[in-house]
Formats: sequence, C-alpha cells, structure tokens
Amino acid sequence: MTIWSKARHKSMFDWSLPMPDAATLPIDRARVSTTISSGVRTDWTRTEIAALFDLPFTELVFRAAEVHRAHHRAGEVQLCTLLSIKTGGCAEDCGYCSQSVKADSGVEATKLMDVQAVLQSAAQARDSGSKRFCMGAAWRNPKQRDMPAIVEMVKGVRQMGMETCMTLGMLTGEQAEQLAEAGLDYYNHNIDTSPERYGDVITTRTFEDRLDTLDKVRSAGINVCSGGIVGMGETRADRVGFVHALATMERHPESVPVNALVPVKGTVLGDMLADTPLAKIDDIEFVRTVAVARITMPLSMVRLSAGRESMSEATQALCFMAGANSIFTGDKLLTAANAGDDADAAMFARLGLKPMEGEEPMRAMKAVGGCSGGCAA
Ligand code: SAM
Ligand code: DTB
Ligand code: SF4
Repeated sequence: MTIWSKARHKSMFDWSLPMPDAATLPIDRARVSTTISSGVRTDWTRTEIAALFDLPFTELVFRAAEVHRAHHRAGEVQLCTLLSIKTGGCAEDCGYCSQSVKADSGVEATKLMDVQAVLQSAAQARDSGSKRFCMGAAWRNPKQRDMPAIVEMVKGVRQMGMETCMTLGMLTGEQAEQLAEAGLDYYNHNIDTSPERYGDVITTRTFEDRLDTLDKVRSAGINVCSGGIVGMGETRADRVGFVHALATMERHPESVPVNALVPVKGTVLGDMLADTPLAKIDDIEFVRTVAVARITMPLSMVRLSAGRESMSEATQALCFMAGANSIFTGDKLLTAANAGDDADAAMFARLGLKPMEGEEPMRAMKAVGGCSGGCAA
C-alpha cells in the first residue's frame, strides 16, 4: 500500500481535521450552472489585471480565496501524475527546456515508450491515488506514424478510470480529431508567457502557432489545458500579459498550469539566470500570479505545476489558499525532480488538505449540459 492510499485509508494521516463548511460542501450543480453568466468574464483588460496584481497581498489572496470557495471545494487538491512518454532530442529551442536539442542538459533522447509500459505506469499512478494521468512527449509535433500508439495509450488510461491529458506539441486538425475520438480529456499546450516576451524565449515557433493548435484542440471538443511559466526573468507586465492572454480566450482553458521555472543547467534560461537575483521567482510574486489566475478564471483548475521541489510549504499553502487546486505528485516531473509523495502526504496532513475525489467544476457543468456553448461566454 502506498503512502497516498494509506493516507486515504486514514491509517497514517487524519484527514478529518475540522474544515470551514464551505470547504467541504459538495459542488451544487444547480448553483454552479448559474455562475456561467454571473461569475465568468472574458473581457478582462490589461489595466484591470494589473490592478489585481497591485492589490495589497493579503487583500488579493483573500479575494482569490473567496472566488475559489464559490466555485471549488477549497481544501481539496487534485493529485496528478506526469509521465514522459518520449524524452529529449526535441527540435524546438524553448529556452527553459532540458529536452531541447539546443540544451546541454545531459538529458538523453529516447524513443516513444511502448504502450504496455505506459499503461503499467498509469496503473501504478492510479493505485497511488492519482486521478489524472498526463503524458508528455518532447516533440515539435507528433508524426502520423506515432498516432496509433498514442491513441492506444489514451484509450488504455481512460479505461482505468483516470482523466487523461497529453502534451505532444503542435497538432494538425486531423490529429486533434483522432485524439478526441480516442477519448482524450485534455490537451496541454502552454502559451508560456506574454505574447510580447514569447520570441525572447522560443524562436522556432510563434505565439500564433500555439494559439492555432489550441483552436484545433477546442474545435475537436477536447478540454484545453494551457498556462505557462513564471520566473523566466520576465517583468510584472509580462505576467499581466500572460494571464490576460488566457483570461480573454473565447472560452477559458479548463485547466491552467502555473509553473515556476526549474532552472536547468545547460538551458539558455537556466544558465542566463544562474547566480543572478532572478534565479528564483519571488515567492510572493508567484502567489500573486496564482491568485490573479484564480480570480480571472474562476472555474478553471489552477495547477501548481513545476517548481514545487524548491518551494517552501508555506509558499505552497499560500498558493492553495489563493486558489491552486491541483499538483503533480511523485519524485519526477518529466525530467526534473518533484517534491515526492512522502513530502506531499506530510504537507497535506499538516495543512489539512484532502486529495480531490470529485469532478472538476467545468467538467461537472458539461455533464449537466451547462457548459456546451462555452463556460466562459
Ligand atoms: N513538447 C510539448 C510542448 O512543448 O508543448 C510538451 C512538453 S513541454 C515539456 C510542457 C511544458 O512544460 C512547457 O510548455 C513548459 O511550460 C513546461 N516546462 C518545460 N520545462 C520547464 C522548466 N524547466 N521549468 C518549468 N516549466 C517547464
Ligand atoms: C505543464 O505546464 N507542466 C508540466 C506539464 N505541463 C506537462 C511539465 C513540467 C515540466 C517541468 C520540467 C521537466 O520535468 O523537464
Ligand atoms: Fe520541445 Fe516542449 Fe521542451 Fe519546447 S518545451 S523543447 S517543445 S519538449
């Protein structure tokens, strides 16, 4: 029995700590449906978003916590697992990434994993309490010859009862349709930073290329997972522009990963920022970004993604308070180290957090037909 399942069986951790009522209320589907028109805006201006960032910190976190409680079970955090199904040797030149051919990071390139090996790994994740299995490939785009195996992976993981997410780079419309047909729940494709800053970080594709794939994913009916990285040496204005780009999409991404840069030696950004004051994002600024994402995209899952390994529990607690409600568990992300199950189970116990069991709000709404025309419209 793993530490997470032990925790869930209460033999190791006591999940029964007192919680404020609002935190434990089940989602009221009728109430959630009415928030479609009342709480979700897609017409945010940069000035408004900048003003949120500028709020006194405690006021900002308080407002974000209010929004969070109105739409989510505060006190519950979804456990997700990441698997790199094809590592390294990527043709893109993303300045943050250890898997680019341009990086001298020591990451070895591998072939696409066998379907059975992926399914074995997914079964382990499920048995450890994970609700969501994310498969990532270091590709600029998948080749047509890879698609049959990818489709089998999606089908197999879905059959295990876990939510599926894939991140494979740019897609054609046909590939998006193939993934949708296989039953893929989410496609992750990050905008990463503001439109203005994008070209400083990546030169082998454009911000528009990213939006184009996101459109194809949406059109195919797959849920969108799109967010980015904080701490790449960007300005506050870039963080405003980053959140603005997401929060003004015709429909908000159902899932918004907020990563703190993991500065990897041998990558452009890892080397550029090393030994400078920008080497690590200021914790308060990171929490501010999470809070502003929560306020502007009230129904989305906000995922506290990369960078937790070097984040204090106090900072993570502030992120949960400010509306983050999903984490990646385990010792490894794709190539970088992650906090690990022991540390996370201990943190959940200390903070009185519970692994999320129920449905995500936007998916729950779709299930009752409340979101078919666009949750953020
Ligand atoms: N190749 C695909 C793509 O770029 O969409 C999928 C994999 S890629 C590794 C997924 C995301 O991980 C990136 O968009 C980026 O936001 C995040 N990421 C990659 N390296 C990171 C790092 N060193 N620190 C934080 N986030 C990182
Ligand atoms: C996302 O935004 N974060 C995850 C997931 N999407 C695929 C990936 C984080 C990768 C961190 C760096 C690494 O492990 O190499
Ligand atoms: Fe390739 Fe994705 Fe890494 Fe960019 S982030 S180098 S596309 S694996």
